[in-house]
Amino acid sequence: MLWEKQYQLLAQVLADKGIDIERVKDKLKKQVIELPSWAVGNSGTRYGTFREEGAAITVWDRIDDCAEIQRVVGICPVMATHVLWDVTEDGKYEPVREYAAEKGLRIGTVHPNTFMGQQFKFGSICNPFADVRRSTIEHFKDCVRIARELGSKTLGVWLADGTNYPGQDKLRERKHRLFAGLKELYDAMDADMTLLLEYKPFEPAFYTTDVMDWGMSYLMCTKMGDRAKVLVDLGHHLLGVNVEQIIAVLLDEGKMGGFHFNNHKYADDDLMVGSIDPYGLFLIFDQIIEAEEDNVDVDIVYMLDQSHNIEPSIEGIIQSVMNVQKAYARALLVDRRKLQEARQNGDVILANRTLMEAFEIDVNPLLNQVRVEMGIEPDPLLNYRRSGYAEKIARERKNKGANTLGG
Ligand code: PSV
Ligand code: MN
Ligand code: MN
Repeated sequence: MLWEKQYQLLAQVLADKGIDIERVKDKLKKQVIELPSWAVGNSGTRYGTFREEGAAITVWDRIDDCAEIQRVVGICPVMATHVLWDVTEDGKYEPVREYAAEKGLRIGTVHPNTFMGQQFKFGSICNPFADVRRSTIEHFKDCVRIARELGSKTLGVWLADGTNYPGQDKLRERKHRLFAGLKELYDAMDADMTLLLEYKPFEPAFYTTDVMDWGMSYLMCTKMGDRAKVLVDLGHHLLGVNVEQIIAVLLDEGKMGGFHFNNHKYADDDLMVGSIDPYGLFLIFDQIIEAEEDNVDVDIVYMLDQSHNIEPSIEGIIQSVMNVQKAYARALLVDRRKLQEARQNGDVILANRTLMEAFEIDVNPLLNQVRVEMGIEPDPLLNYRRSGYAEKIARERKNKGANTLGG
C-alpha cells in the first residue's frame, strides 16, 4: 500500500528531527472523544428539519449508532448524554447504562436540560421567579442522581438564560441568582464529580446572556471550587475571537475542563469540526500539547456537539472524529526544539514556519498505521460505508416516526 511506504518515510523524517513516533502513536491511541447521543437523531434548524431515513429514534438506536461509530474509529468508547432524551420510556437510566455497556460504551458527560420547558421563558436559575429557580435546582440535583445511575462523573451545564430587552431584568441580580443556583448543584455533586460550565455569547437570548463568555464561566467556576471548570464550545464565540489564547489562559489557570467540538463560520453553526477552520483546531491542540510538555496538569473532556442538518449524521460524526485526530496528530508533530530555538533568537518567521510545517504534514499514513495497530481498518469512513449499517438502519427505522432533537 502506498500509505505504508509514506508512513515509513514519515517515521524516518521524524526520527531525524528527534521526534519519537512510538510516543506519538501511543498518544493518538489514548485519545478519547465523547460522542454526543443527540447528534445521531434527526436535527435541523429553527426553520425545519430534514429527515434521515436511518436517523436514531430511541435511546437504544442512539447507543447502537454510537457503538457503530466506535467500531470504526476506535477512540470514542464514551457517549455524552442529555438527561431528558437519553432515558427509557418509563424514566429509567440504569437500563441505558447497561445497554451501553453491552455495546462497549460507557456514559460520559451528563447534560441537564434547562431550556426546553415552558417554565424557562425568562430563564432557569437566573429566572426572576423563585419557583422556577427552585424547580431548576431540583432538576440539577436529580441530574446528580442520574449521573450516579449512569456511572458518569461529569456534569456539563449550558444555560439558555438571558434577557431579550434592555430593562427586562436587573443584571447584577441575575448574576447573584446564577451563582446561587450553580453553587447548589456544585455542593450536591459527589466528591469525585466535575462540573463543566459552558458559555455562549447569545442565542436563544439576544440582549444579554448570563454566562456569556469564558470570563463569566471562569468567574463562576473559581467561586464554586476546584471541581468546577470551563467548557469551551468552539461555536460559542463571536467572530475573530482567538480561541487558542483562551485555551492557553484556562490551561494555565487549571480551569480548562472540556470541549464541545464543532466548527462555525458565522455563529453557533454546529458544523463538522475541522470543516471550516482546520488550522484553528490545530492551534488549539498545539496549546494543549505545549502545556503538557511544560508539565501543566491537563485533564480535559473532549466531546463533539454538532448538528448534522444535511449530511448523514453517522458519516458526519466519523469525519469529525478523524478531523480532530488529524489536528491532534499534527500538533504532536511540531518540532518543539526548533520552535524554542526560533523563539529564543527572536526569529518570528522561523517560529511561525515551524508550526506551519507541522500543520502541512500529511498525517493520514500515521493515523492509518495507528488504526491498524489498534486492530481496526485504516479508513473508518470506507469501513462504515462498506459495512451495510446505513442501509440496515434505514430499513429498520424507516417510517417508525421522526425524532427531532436540538443541536
Ligand atoms: C447550546 O448551543 C449547546 O451548545 C449546548 O451544549 C447544548 O447542550 C447543546 O447545544 C445541545 O442543544
Ligand atoms: Mn455545546
Ligand atoms: Mn451550541
